Amino acid sequence: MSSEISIEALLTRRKKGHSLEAPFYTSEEIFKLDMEIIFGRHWLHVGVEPDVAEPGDVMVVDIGKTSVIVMRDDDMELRAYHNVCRHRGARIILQEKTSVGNLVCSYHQWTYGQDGELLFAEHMGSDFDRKCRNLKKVHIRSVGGLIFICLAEEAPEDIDRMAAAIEPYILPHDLKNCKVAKTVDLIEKGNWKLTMENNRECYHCVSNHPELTIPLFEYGFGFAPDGTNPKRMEHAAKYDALVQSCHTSWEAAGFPSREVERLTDTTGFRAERLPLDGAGEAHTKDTRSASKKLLGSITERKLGALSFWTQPNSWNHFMSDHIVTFSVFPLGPDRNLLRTRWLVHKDAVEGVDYDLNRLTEVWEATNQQDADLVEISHNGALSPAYEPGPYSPYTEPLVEKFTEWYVGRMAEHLLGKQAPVGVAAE
Ligand code: 3BY
Ligand code: FES
Ligand code: FE
Repeated sequence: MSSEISIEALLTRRKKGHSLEAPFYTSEEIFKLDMEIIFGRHWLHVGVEPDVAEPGDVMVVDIGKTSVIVMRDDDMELRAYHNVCRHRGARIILQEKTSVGNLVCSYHQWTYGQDGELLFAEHMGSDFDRKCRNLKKVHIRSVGGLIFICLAEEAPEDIDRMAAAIEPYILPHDLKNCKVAKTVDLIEKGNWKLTMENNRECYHCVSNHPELTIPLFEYGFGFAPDGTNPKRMEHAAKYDALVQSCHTSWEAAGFPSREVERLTDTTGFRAERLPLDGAGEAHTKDTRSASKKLLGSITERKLGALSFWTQPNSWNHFMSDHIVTFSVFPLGPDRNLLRTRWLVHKDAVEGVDYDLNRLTEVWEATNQQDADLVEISHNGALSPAYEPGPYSPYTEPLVEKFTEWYVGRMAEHLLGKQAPVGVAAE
């Protein structure tokens, strides 16, 4: 960040309805604050319950320099601990996924139970108080089978509100009885906020996503009709009528579908079930289901896709036959990791009920296309010629909601609760 201008000043003068000033995407200093404030104090989407399906299953999640052990204990409860030994600090679990009885540090064999209690530490003498050396806990919460963690001492309480609003949408897809068919990690060469901004609009979809736009209608994802263009108004009205009639029949069949939007809450989120084009079944190249076995007790293939977006780092698509989840993990101001998981019914057999390539090909292609877009926007933001540009009020209102949330969360922590942030664009 140029030394003359503080982040406080940048937050205060943020022009509403516009992309952020360059240092928000490029500065090391702001990246550190992002990790401390956004990723250190909010609920983060890190995985799904089927990642740790069995007792003793462990998954390690790295959030910047913080490594977290997410595990399922023998009572089937989810637990999370800092992956730091209470002896001399070594990482305890070194693999990304494993299965354990107790948690044993390989350095000097300090051994912790599944409840984090230090059970065994040799040669520490009779004065040694084991009780003060238990693993440090991390908040963990499942929302309909999606795993969220929070690194703060006190986690935002409004996750309860999110869970109450969203579980009726998600539960019919029975995520807990799915299996992860594939996980793909993709490194994106751009700031994590550019990845999130890109996800919150489909302005770029028609010209950049030939595969995704087979099942996707142009007007989904918060796309409002452009009031200056009569043709657009006509198309949008037709699409809107389709959405209304789908919502009515899906809701009558027990599938909550109408938009719920709380993107500027501390634990911000949005969900809506939208119809898909063609056969209307799934995000596949022929728009038909990718897996023969439908999820939960679903019998209707043509359920469109329920999308669930969370601040700061996820989006998820639930269809009748499979689920795709996306978590973003920042790695540096100019790099982030996008982790995508495809889930199918736990009894679905690869090669019989589903073909892995058919299941994943649309989003594998789309993710790479998005990664390329993130890279070109990051490179643009590095240029001295870059200045914040206007978001479209028709196609990018959800991008503004993301940016507004980010600026608001940063300002609350840096400037105090009531600080006004952002100025109206002239
Ligand atoms: O995955 C999503 O949420 C969609 C598809 C592409 C852009 N985004 C709005
Ligand atoms: Fe873990 Fe010594 S650092 S046992
Ligand atoms: Fe995209």
